[in-house]
Amino acid sequence: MNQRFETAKAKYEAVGVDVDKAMKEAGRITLSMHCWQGDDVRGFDQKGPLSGGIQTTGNYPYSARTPEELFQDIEKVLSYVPGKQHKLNLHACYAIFEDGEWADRNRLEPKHFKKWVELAKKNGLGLDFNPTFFSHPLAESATLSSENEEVRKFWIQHGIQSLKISEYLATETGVPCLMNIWIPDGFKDIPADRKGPRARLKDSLDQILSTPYDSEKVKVSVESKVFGIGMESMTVGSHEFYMNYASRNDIYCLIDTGHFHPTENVADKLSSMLLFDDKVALHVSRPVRWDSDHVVLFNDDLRELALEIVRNGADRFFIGMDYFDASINRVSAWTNGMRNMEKALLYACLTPNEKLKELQDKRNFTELMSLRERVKTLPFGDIWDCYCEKQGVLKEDEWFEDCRKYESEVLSKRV
Ligand code: RNT
Ligand code: ZN
Repeated sequence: MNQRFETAKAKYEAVGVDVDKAMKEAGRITLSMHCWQGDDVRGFDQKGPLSGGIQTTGNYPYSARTPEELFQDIEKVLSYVPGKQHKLNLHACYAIFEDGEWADRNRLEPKHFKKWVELAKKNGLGLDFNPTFFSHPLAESATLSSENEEVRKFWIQHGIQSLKISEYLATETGVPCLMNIWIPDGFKDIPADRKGPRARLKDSLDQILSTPYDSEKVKVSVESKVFGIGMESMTVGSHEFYMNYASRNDIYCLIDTGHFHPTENVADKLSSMLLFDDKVALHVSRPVRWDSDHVVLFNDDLRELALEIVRNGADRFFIGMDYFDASINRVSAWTNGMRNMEKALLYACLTPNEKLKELQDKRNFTELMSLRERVKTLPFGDIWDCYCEKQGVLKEDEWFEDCRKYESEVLSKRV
């Protein structure tokens, strides 16, 4: 290993990359791991199907059914992920009720997330939060944009309760909590009134955010989308809507990499946004023809995204993961996505970004192309293995065997 690492390091140094510095830089980047890959976005507060125009497909067995099982899987996944300062991203539907108690979404309280706080403290994690505006009888037609005032009120109250919960999570962990708002509202067929629903969404957000909360502890973001299943003709919370709403209300815009037209380059959006805001929030996903939430792979799109993160300064991003696959072992799906994000970030830190920029500024596109292509064949895998070792996690050819063992010794006993 050492020999391989030294040889690889020399090759990177030959193109002007400081490998030790790159590994340190990558190791400081925080990822927010979504809690919903482990149980197909089901949560614990209701038994109905997943709704809101998103879908988890596949029937692989051994999905986590209880908070205990989900916690166990989360700890397993985290044991495979390099980096020491990650966060866990919760959804309101993951409230944990004790002693036969149950509370509807408009009555959720900080105490329903106490167990999550304990898990976070035990593992040195920060916590992020998402109100859940789907998988609920009152979310069948619309939520914050609803024409039914009773329904709209219910969801506004859910947003307000979520702010309180987010503040509690930040206070307990000592780490600011990102509270992200995504709603599924939209229309299957051509709407006759586009302005009405959007005006109601705007008013609902105004009402939620006029509730006093500590903006040092809670950072609020809004997530747009191009379309959802069953809502192909119009999405109320569009990109234009939220970009404007966020900038006028001093909150953050969240860019989900699956929420744009497949030919759009999501990485290209970030630098523009950062010229007008101090941070951008991300949901890293992998769309296949639509917002399918496939497991994040170490592919060109992800590398380009990571390069933009590193070049603009990783501290200017909230990096959240968002994928859910029920067709393969969920612990391995979760792990692959997380490790791939880590890989892409390390890869970006190992890129001679200054040199490439210099070549662009000199308009020396001949050398720029050649250097970029040369970097692609550098022995990245040897550095990645060493990085994993330094971070105390299993290497690329080790973790999957351990994961297989976890399936036979733990997961398969769940039936
Ligand atoms: C849906 C959004 C949203 C969800 C999660 C579960 O299209 O991406 O972020 O995936 O909140
Ligand atoms: Zn998302």
